[in-house]
Amino acid sequence: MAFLFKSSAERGTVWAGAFARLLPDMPFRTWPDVGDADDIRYLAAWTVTRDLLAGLPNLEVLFSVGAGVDQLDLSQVPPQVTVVRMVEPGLTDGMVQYATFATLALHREMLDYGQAQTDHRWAPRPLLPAGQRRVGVMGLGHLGTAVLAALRPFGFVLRGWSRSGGDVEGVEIFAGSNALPAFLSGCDILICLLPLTNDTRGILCRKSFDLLPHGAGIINVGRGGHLVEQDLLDALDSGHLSGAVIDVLNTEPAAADHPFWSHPRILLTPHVASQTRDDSSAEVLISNIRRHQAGQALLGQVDRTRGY
Ligand code: NDP
Ligand code: OXD
Repeated sequence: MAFLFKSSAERGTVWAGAFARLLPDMPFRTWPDVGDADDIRYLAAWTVTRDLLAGLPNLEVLFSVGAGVDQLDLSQVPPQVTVVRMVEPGLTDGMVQYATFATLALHREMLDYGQAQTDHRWAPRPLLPAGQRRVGVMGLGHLGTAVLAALRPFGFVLRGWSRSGGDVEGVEIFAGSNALPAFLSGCDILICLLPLTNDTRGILCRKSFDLLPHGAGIINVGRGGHLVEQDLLDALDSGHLSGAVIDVLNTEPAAADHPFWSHPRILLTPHVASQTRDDSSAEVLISNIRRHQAGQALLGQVDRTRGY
């Protein structure tokens, strides 16, 4: 029984050390040095090919090294293979930091101050209390709920939307597609933290933007496929939306002539809202392997019919 690693060399060094310490009986192999492929029961990767999977006849668990699994073509993964996404504290911390920063940047109108600085204009604006700003999070999973918990102490009015709803302290919850218009109509700042699936692709579109209050801002830290980029440009240019913080794009990296680079109402970052942290992710992964060997449910196990 062996583990196959297919990700960055730096992460490989940290993970190999963690395996040697915490799971010394499990051989740690680094792709493309697969060794005897029949031994491989566990694979961790960002993406896989049909050929790679076909060469691992005894694979039992495929771990995504990221929180999302949309980059994996699940139709190519044999049905008996369990698919697991990354749920680990480093990834959550990073997302909480970024979403808090982006929310505060929009709340405190930093796009305007950035422009004023470029123009050498000393242009103070009235400060709106946080209690008069409504912040909504789409996706109430590991990351969405952690972001809401971090935003709460600022005093924002919080709301959240997901497929099944649930309870999040201090947050007004909306569940299912029928509740989406009511949710959106009360979001001055909208944060997308959904997984990318057939149901969520293109959800940040003209129709959704029209439901947001005039002057709302959006933050997309989900996936580029959630956003219809031209619809965002149109909503910003018409003045209906006031600004956007965008971390993910349909095509990454962005082309040199992508309109978001130079748009004055968009703050663009290169898919860095969060990153899997090498040390904490190794511990989570090893615990998951132990759980699998004990026949227990895995943290972050993907429901392949839902796609997340
Ligand atoms: P989870 O699986 O824990 O949570 C997903 C949430 O989305 C759940 O609340 C789920 O609802 C909800 N959801 C899924 N489909 C729908 C739908 N059709 N309608 C309404 N709600 C839906 O995911 P995480 O919180 O761990 O991660 C979320 C995403 O964040 C990742 O998939 C990834 O795309 C993105 N991400 C981006 C990063 C970046 O650097 N930009 C870094 C890490 C993650 P329910 O609870 O009812 O199932
Ligand atoms: C992830 C990401 O899904 O980095 O982990 O976006």
